[in-house]
Amino acid sequence: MIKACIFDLDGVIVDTARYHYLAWQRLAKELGITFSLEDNERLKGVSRMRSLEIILEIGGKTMDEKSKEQLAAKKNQWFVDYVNAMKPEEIYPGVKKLLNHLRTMGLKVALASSSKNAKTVIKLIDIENEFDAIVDGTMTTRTKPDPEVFLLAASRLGLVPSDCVVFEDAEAGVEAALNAGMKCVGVGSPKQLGKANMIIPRTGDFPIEKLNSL
Ligand code: B16
Ligand code: MG
Repeated sequence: MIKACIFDLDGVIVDTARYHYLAWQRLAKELGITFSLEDNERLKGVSRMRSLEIILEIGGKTMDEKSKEQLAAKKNQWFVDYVNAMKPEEIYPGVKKLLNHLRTMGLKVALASSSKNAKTVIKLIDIENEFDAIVDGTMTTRTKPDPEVFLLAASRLGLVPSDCVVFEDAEAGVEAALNAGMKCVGVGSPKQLGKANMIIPRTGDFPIEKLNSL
């Protein structure tokens, strides 16, 4: 019997994945690196520093730690600027309804994001009070596909992994959920999320009646 749903943030609750892409693309352009939408799939769910390293690998560049810190900070400032211009209506359709529905069924709801900006984002879209537990990139040391963020969320809820279902839009996130011993609903394309127990095009489309047969 499933007792909790754990939601990733970027690309699952709100389309901030688009802002991460825009900011990384801007940085890649400055560095003279060609960075495609397909390359961007490798960055989803992955920490800021690891994302930068992937872009540098794509461009065949190496850099010292200090320069990497400066570039990561620059990208983050652009991301924060995009996010601050975001409107609460940018939350994906049906997400608030789904969160409410799950809670009225007696299920726990948690947020588990790799992003250090997660709290800012959920405040901006006015859902900061909708979760029983919140775990973000400021509380973890290992990035997805490591299961740390999801295991921490389950432990904050006082539950074991097999009680939990994760909603994820990233290949690394699906792997992290499965590595945690949890079920996973992939949100997006089967091309990237093929390992998930179920794939849906949008979070709001989740058929709640299937929760216990994933
Ligand atoms: P930040 P999620 C992830 O969030 C994003 O998918 C990923 O693209 C980003 O690099 C990562 O957060 C770190 O974000 O730079 O804001 O700390 O999908 O796990 O909610
Ligand atoms: Mg995501």
